[in-house]
Parts: sequence; structure tokens; C-alpha cells
Amino acid sequence: MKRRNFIKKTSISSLSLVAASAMIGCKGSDDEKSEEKPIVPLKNNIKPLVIATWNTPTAVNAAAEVLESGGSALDAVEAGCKIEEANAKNQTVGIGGLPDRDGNVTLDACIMDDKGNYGAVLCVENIKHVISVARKVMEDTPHVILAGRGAEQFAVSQGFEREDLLTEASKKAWEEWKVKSEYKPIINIENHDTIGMLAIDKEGNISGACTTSGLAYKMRGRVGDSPVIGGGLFIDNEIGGAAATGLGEEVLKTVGSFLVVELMRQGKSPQEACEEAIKRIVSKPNSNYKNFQVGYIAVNKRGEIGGYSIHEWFSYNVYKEGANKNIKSDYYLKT
Ligand code: SD4
Repeated sequence: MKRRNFIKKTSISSLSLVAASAMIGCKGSDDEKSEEKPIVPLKNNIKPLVIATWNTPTAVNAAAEVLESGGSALDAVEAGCKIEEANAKNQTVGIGGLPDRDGNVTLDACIMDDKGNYGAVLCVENIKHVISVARKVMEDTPHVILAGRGAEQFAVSQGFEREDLLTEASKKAWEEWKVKSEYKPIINIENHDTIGMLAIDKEGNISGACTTSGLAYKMRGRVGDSPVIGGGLFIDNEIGGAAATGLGEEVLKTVGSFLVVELMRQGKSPQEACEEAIKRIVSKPNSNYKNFQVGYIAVNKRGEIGGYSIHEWFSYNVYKEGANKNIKSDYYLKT
């Protein structure tokens, strides 16, 4: 057995299961007694599908093109995420990302395939396409995570070019921020355009990817949920996938994307699962959810989708049957 597979079979699955069962158990949810209902795919009716956080039509189109030409969900989510990483105007992903409080642009990304493999890079500087580096970690190393300088060196060894990721616009924004140097998570505008993307290919297989520059003006070395398995992303090809955006600290504390997938395993629809995962955050003692945003997207094996957030103004793009639409998410504070 390859070391990578060994690691996958032991550490990831057991750690994730421990974390999630602790969470699912501790709130005494209605689901505790419900039986697991397998989500049976609609046979012979598999249509390629892409869902991605925020208003990301170009990225979703790029992923859809891969799927429609018979490519894998894994290739599709990588291609889609690369669009935003190369988009200098998107100040929360790839080149042009807003820097940390010291002026360094640091990127986080992860990817998961339909076989349960996972790869991630954390806090990487000077490399734009971190989603592709994460895929290289998954496919070409015996590890699942590389961080910081080591991740950058690995990327360069794999042929990725170093470049300055701090654009003039982001530098200017940082200099303006420095006047007060005040960091507060601002609802929907930590310029939340982190892209989390889930796709189903013509074979009915599901993969996902997530890439971000994280919170603007964060502390040096800070890493959020986006590159962490079960936090910003989780895929179980038997059940479905989920991705998160928003204040990563809050997503991590509830292992949010893993929770959404486990709730779907218990029989919840993707929409119900996203809503329940948001409720876990807002119902914590002393939660100050009115001051931060979290949003989830999910898809199940049947191609049903869901999305939900705490505050208004979260949206997601969905490609299905030739149409690519931006859907405004339902949200907790509406009620
Ligand atoms: C983080 N979840 O680093 C990310 C930020 C994000 O859109 O989603 N931005 O906490």
C-alpha cells in the first residue's frame, strides 16, 4: 500500500469522524435517532453540475466546459478555481488578494477528489495557482498538507513561477487600512469572494476545491477554514460535498463542511444540511453571529443543491443543464 493511501486510510478518516461525531452528538439534535438513509443517485440521469460560492460565473463556466467535454469533476474544479486565482480584480483569491497586516499576500487552498483524497497548501506566498499546488501535494507527495516556505519551495520545484501577488490596488487598500490598523470582520466585505467549488461529472463522481487569500489584514501566519479538510471543504463521493465561505474561525470550530456532508448522510437535503450547520454556529453560547458572515453550499449525489448563510447578500453560482445562474442565498437573519 502506498504511504499516501495508508495515511488517508488511518489519519484522515479517523480524525474527521471523531471530530464530527463529537459535534453531532453534543447538541442533542433531532437526527440522533434517525437512521442513515443512503442517497441513491438517479441512475442514467447524471447531468454535469457545478456550484460555487459567490458571484463567480466565469469560473463556473470554465468548470462546466471541462465537464461537458467529458472531463473529470477534479479537473473541472481546478480549472474553475484557477480563473479566480488569475483574476487580479478579485481581492480575496490568488493574485491581487489583500495582504496580511504586514503587507504579505498569503494564500490557502485545498482540493478533494471522488476517492476521498485530499491535498492542501497553507500560507503560501508568491505563487498564484495554489489550487494546482494543492493538487500536486495530493497526487505527487506522501503528504496531505504543505505550509509556508516549504509549500512555496515545493511549488517552484514543480515548475510553478514565483511572482509578486501584491497588486497596486491591494497595496493601496492596505496602506489606507494601516492608518487605523483596525481589524474587524466586516459582514460580507472581508471582500468575501473566496471560491469554494463543487462539481459532479458525467460519471456521477464528485470533487471539490477551495482557494483564498483569507481574511484581509490578518495576523501573519493566520490560516482559516478554506484549506482545512472538513472546514472549508469536504467531499464524500457516496453522499455529496460541501464548501464554506466567511469567517473561517467560526467554520473551523464546527468542522462546518464535514458537518454538512454528515447531515446529508443522515438523510437531510443539501438545503436542510446547510441550514442546520449555520444553526450550530449561531446557537453557540455567546455567539456574536450578528457581526460576522458564514455561508455554505452543498450538493448531494442526486445533484440536489443547497446554500444558506447567516446574513443577507451571500450568493452562489450554479451550472446545470446548460444554464449558469447566480442564486441569492436564503439566510438565518431573515427569520
Ligand atoms: C477564511 N473563509 O480565510 C476564509 C475567508 C473567506 O471569502 O471565505 N473569504 O476565513
